[in-house]
Amino acid sequence: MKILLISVNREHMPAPVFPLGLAYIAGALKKANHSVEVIDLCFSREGLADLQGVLIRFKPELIGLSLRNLDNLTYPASLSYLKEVEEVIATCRSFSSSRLVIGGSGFSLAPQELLKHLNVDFGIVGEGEEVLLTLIDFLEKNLPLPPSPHLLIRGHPAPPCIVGGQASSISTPDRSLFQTGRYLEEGGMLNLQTKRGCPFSCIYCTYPLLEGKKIRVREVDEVVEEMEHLIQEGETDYIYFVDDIFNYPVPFAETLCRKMVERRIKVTWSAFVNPGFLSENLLHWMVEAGCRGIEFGTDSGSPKMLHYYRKSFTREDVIRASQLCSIWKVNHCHYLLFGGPGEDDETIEESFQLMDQLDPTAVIAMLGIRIYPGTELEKISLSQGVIREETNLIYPHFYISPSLRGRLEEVIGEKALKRRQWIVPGLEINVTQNLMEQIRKFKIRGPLWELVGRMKRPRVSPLGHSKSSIPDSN
Ligand code: B12
Ligand code: SF4
Repeated sequence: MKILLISVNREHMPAPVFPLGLAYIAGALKKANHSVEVIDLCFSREGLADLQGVLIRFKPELIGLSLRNLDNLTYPASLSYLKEVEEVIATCRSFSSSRLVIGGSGFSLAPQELLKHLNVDFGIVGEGEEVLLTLIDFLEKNLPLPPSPHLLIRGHPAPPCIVGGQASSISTPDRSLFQTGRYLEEGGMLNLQTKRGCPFSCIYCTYPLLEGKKIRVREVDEVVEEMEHLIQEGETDYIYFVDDIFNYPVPFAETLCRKMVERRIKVTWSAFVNPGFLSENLLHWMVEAGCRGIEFGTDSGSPKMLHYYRKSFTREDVIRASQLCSIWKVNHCHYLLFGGPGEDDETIEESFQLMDQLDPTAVIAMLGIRIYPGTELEKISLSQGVIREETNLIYPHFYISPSLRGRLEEVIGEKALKRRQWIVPGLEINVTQNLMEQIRKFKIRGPLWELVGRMKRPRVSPLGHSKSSIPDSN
């Protein structure tokens, strides 16, 4: 079948991100001998006009849309991407009679609501490699589609239980139809996945919903081969591991790093790391294997908040892991959340004090917590009247603890502006799209938070405002 794949993501903050999920889909389709073309709207200047041209020339028999992000997750400068998605779909409808199937993490977070909202024929929930092939098979044979918990069909009742599909094995994505060079140049990195899944249960988090709670690892040799290929063909020298947690399970992470050392993989990299599972031995192997940046999903410096968020680590783990990075001179940043259930002035102060004590390369602070369907935070938000049963979570709604509503921005802004290495995207403290793009012109690799600590003083909207934000709910 002739299939056109569209990556609708045009976000360039904090960097343009290579559409890895769609590359997995392209790989599965090509392996099954389908004729595949890709249009990636990320760098397209005339997005809809370019799309129109491809639709007229290629005449696809099926269009697959990848919806990675619903919104920018940034309170109060919240930005929903759904309008852009609607425009892309309208263009497809105007210039093609082909059927439309949608997938991706953004779609999988609220599939029923999105199928209702978007003018598409099918929605695939979770990992699409195998479910999409089955769908195509039935379409080609013109057979009635069997019920599946991973497939939503316009005009049909939703499956009684909707769960994300999981590929039977995680293979290697096919990047040959994408502009990898452009992502490397303008985003400073390419990305790679070594496993899927997270067994933990942090109250707000969607990752276990998207990838499942059981960890599924790839063959280490295959991962290293993919790296070698990326270095040779994609001329990459920087990789971001997109795994939910790079350092868990610990033995897998260590085996991978040892293999990278053994095979002399010449690449620097960064990843999400859980402070609870970072031993000195593992950090040693990570550094030997080229690790240059660590992003800790720390969330809070308050033991009470870590407990409320149901984190898998303690404040002491955070101190130990951060100090290890300082000793080993590895750039590291802590992601913090402010305003979750139970947060008050005291717990906020605890987070600031801990960061002052640890003095990491950077701190990235997010205000409010985005409420997603199926999370514990959704239940809490419903019980506290923050949202109602009918609230449509395809649009961003944020939980802010009652004692901080109306003043969280002020409290965090004032404290963050006294500290050099704090980045607060929602308040444009030490970050704007313009600043990021200017820095990238110097061909800097890796995440840009690594540079923020070198700023002389913290600033609001460095180099001017980012694109205007829109109201955070509809
Ligand atoms: C790693 C990561 C990052 C890294 C990316 C680094 C890099 N260079 O790649 C960083 C930290 C930079 C980042 C930034 C952001 N991220 Co992010 N990120 C992730 C994470 C953990 C993994 C994404 C990934 O690569 N997965 C691996 C691929 C293989 O999986 P996949 O894309 O889901 O694809 C599979 C399926 O979805 C499906 N599929 C995909 N496309 C299609 C198409 C069709 C037709 C079909 C049938 C199926 C299908 O099949 C694929 C293969 O199995 C996810 C959470 C998660 N666990 O998924 C969040 C996630 C994607 N991010 C999210 C967001 C919001 C952002 C930011 C906007 C946050 C911010 N303000 O900075 C930015 C946007 C960046 C950008 N330019 O787009 C959200 C998106 C949902 C939402 N709320 O809108 C997620 C889901 C996290 C969350 N909160 O739930 N991110
Ligand atoms: S925050 Fe991290 S550890 Fe917690 S559930 Fe999400 S991915 Fe897992």
